[in-house]
Amino acid sequence: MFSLPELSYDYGALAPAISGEIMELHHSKHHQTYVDKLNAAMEEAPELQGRAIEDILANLGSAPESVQTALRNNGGGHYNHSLFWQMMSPDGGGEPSGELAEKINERYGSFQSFVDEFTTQATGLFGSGWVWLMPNMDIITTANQDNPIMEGQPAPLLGLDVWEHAYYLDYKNVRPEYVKAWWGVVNWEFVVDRYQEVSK
Ligand code: MN3
Repeated sequence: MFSLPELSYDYGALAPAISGEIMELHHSKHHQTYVDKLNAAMEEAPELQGRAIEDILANLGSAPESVQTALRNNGGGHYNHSLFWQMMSPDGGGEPSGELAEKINERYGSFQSFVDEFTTQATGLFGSGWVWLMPNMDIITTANQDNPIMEGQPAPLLGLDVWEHAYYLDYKNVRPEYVKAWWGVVNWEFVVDRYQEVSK
């Protein structure tokens, strides 16, 4: 059975970029619902019991057809949000260090150009979905709760939730303001660690 991971910071700790009201709703209601529905789907597919969520999502095609959509949406929701909480920190913001910083500069020319490109994709993504920085420095988007690992790609380094539930209470329909504020809470230490893991 999957469970809701605890945050390493208080709900209000990312304010004013993201209010405590949003964080509490997003974590204790939205993410909890993904976990509950994922567990309900798992009950219908006992052969998947004990497998890691990454493994289930990377092999959706081999899951029973009757639960594939539920696993995709709710397993994806659980996996994406579990990462997302760690990709932010009250001590976040600034820029990455080391080899990741070099790779970003190599690809985008500067950190600011990378931020601009990521922001353009985040604000341009129609409907609900996510924007990701991949280990090869590509910036890609996925719809709904999809994650690149569902398409046989590696796990992303950094991701941004651009569903309205992630920002509407604070920013109403103005997604660009949410994205702009979010850069101030990005946990680059965590992202750099992920990069070092995959580039070993
Ligand atoms: Mn969300």
